[in-house]
Order: sequence, then structure tokens, then C-alpha cells
Amino acid sequence: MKRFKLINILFVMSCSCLLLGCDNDNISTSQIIDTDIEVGDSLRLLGDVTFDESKLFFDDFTDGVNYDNWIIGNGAWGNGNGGVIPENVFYTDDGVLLLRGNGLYYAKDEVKGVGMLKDGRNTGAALISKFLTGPGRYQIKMKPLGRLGACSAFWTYNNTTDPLGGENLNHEIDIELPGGKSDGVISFKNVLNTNYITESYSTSKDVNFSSIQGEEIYLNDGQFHTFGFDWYTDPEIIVYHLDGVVTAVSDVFIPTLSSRLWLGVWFPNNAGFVGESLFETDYMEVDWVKYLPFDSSQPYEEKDASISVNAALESQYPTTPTYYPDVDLIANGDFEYLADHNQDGYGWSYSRLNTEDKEVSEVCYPLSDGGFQQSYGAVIKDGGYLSTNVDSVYEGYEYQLSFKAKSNGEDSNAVLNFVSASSSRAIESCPVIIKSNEWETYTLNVTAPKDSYSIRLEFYNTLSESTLQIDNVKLVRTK
Ligand SMILES: [Ca+2]
Ligand SMILES: [Ca+2]
Repeated sequence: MKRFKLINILFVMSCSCLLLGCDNDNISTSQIIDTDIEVGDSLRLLGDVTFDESKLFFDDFTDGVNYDNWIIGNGAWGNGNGGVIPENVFYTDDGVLLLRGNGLYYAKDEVKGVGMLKDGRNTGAALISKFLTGPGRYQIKMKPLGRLGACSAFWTYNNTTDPLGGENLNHEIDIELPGGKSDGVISFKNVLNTNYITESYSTSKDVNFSSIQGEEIYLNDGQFHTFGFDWYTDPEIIVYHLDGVVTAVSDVFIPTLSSRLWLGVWFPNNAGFVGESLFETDYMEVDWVKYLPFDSSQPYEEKDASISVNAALESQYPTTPTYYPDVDLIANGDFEYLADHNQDGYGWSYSRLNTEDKEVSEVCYPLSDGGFQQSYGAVIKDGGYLSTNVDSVYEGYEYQLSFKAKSNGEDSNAVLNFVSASSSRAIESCPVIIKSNEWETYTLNVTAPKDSYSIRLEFYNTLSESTLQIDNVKLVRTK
């Protein structure tokens, strides 16, 4: 009966497509789901489908990463990244899996990449299930890595050669953050819900969760959120959900091959997809993962899903818990990267005001003993201008800026600017005047105003009379 109804509906749908000339990606799903389930509904099971509770998989990472359940990935896919590596996998003593991502400003040189980049930049981490999965409910309670350029993801994957010689039978269901590519502003307001069959046929919903919930919600807000999807094969529907609310319903290109479950953070190196990874180090945090298969009413083809990256050795699994990392949103704020790296390309921009005639190298430059206690620091003279940026900043987020500075005049400034997505002009500026000729620590507590998208932090002299020295710049989220 269910099948008969589905065939009828598909017939109607293809007729209307012929008439309207629509493409498959844009088919409204409302005809199939009709009164069944819609975006904004509370999550529930469709029709008579039940769970096979006897096959529940649940992992809260209490004792770290279980070798019997998970492969820790040690390999790369995509271009321009360093892959996923076991050195970036950690857990806390209260059972949170920490997956570290090192962005393009990573200069610690403590880990090496296994992709095109070998110096540790754009390295992430991933777990892949040793068990195979099929139709059912998939959920992850996590905090995505809250910066642009790092894709926090939870997905099924089976990439199999087509026995008939066509393109690969890539079967995939993905939750990916940040979203926003469809309207050109990548942000944590959005999450991408995508499913594939073959390499060519996919449908992706770029979901703005705020508009579904009727209030502003940013998915890097420091809270755990539960992301997931229900994968049905009869009828073929995927219901994507977030915090118990339906975010998208897909009824085209539904996978039918058994898969493995993947989760992790990786670096697509594609600004149009998740933005640019202009940060040093941050983390994706996972409280738990759950997979609950459906009953036998949901058919699928059993096929081993090969694992497309190398596996870490058992000796590379983390064996002791770690403390929660102290995430500094400023890259290379202690300037010690200068010992082994070029001055440009690691987060700091050494520049000059438009009114300054001297070369940048004379008015804004790093100095090996120019920082606190004769360490590396930055020097700003005359019309020099030192700046750095932090993305993924949203209304209501609270931060503490701290830095060490000294100045031989009274016209030296640090200014923290909140900037919107649409203009480089500050929507709010928070200044600090630096007056002391001895090293002092300056702190500033700020709250991001409406329409915030990033922070631009700048150091300069207003009267071009002073020499300003800067070191140990740090910005942390306090709420
Ligand atoms: Ca946990
Ligand atoms: Ca220093």
C-alpha cells in the first residue's frame, strides 16, 4: 500500500516537472511527505516504522576512543589540506571527545600533515566506524569547531565501484558546518544537509536554523547541539534534524547501500564551501554518538564500505584524558612563530596608515627581542599599523581581550572592532589607550553587538610620535 501510494506520487511529480521544466534538486518534497513530516516539526518516526533496539550503538566516549568500535583516520582526501591525523584526537575525563583542527595559521610544528600540506596546517581528525550501518536514526551531540574553513561533519559513507562500469556508487548522507554557501555568507547560522548517490547526484539543503526556530541561534555558541538524520528506504526519505526539530526532508538521491559512520573535522580548502581556515587551533567536541537501526521494513543492500583513509595503529589511540584546552582565538599572539616562520601568513598583518610615507618595514615590524622579557614581539612606530582578524563572532558573544604592551608616548592605541558580514567598517569600536613605558597587561571585556560577524583587532599610534611594543595578545570567549 505504501509502495503503491509512492509510485502514484512519483508519477504526478515527474509530470509536473516536465511541465515546469524544474530540475530534480528543487523538487518540493511536500507531495510525498504531505501530512507526514515537515521542516519545523518535532522529530518523530514516519508511519509504522520502528527501531530495532537490540542493535543500538551508543558511545559517550567515557573512556576515550574504543578500538573495537572506531578506526581513527590517518589520511587525506581533498586538496590543499594535511588530512586527518591521530595526533589530533583527545578525550576529557568527563567523556568528551576532542577533535583538534589546526588552521592555516598553525605554526607550532608539533604535528605533521599527511596530505598535500605536510607542516601540520589544515590537519583535522576523524573517526570511522568499524561496524556497518543501514537505515535508522543517527545522532551526534557536539559542539562544532567554531571557526570558518574547518568542516565539522557527521556522515555515512560508502564509495563503491559501479559493477556496470559507470561512476562510483558514492552513497553518502552528510551533516556539515558551517553552512551559508547558498547565500554567500558562510556562518554558523546555517548547517548543510546533503545526500548523494554516485558522485554526480546529490541534493543539499543549506538550513538556517534561526528561521526555523524563530530566534537567532548560532551553532558555535558554546553549547552542545544534537544533530542527526533518519534514513528511510521505503519510502526513500531522509529526515534531517537538530535539537529534536526537523530541519530538512530529502526524497531524492537516497542511499540504499550499507555504510560506515564517520565523524570529524577536516579542511576542504574551499572558501566557497565552508570559508577559509584563517585561525591557529580549535576543537570539535563530541559528547556522544548514537545509531539506532530501523526494523526490517527498511531494506538496503549489504555491501562492505571500504575505508578510504589509512587507519591509525592501536598504539596511536589516546590512552589518558586531557584537560579542556584553553582556546585562544588570536593566532600566534606571542609572536614566537617568528623564530621559524615568515612574518606574513600566520595571522598578523604588518602594515601602515595611508598617511605614512615610510616603508612598512620601518614603521611596523616584528623584532626578536621586541616582546615581553626580550622574546619576539611587534613594534609599531609613526604610522605603522598592526592588525589581525577573528571570524565567526556573533551577537551576544562575550570575550576577554588581553595583551602586554608598552609605549613611550600617550597616543598608542589598541582597538577591538566588531565588523559585520557586509562591510569592513566597524559597527562598534572598543579602544584601549596604552600609556605606560613599562610592560603592562591590558584587558578588555566586550560583548558582540547585533550584526557582528568578525573582530578586527588593530594597534597604532594616533599622533605618530610614539614607539609601541606588543606581545602576548589573547582573545578568549567568556560566554
Ligand atoms: Ca560523553
Ligand atoms: Ca613573545
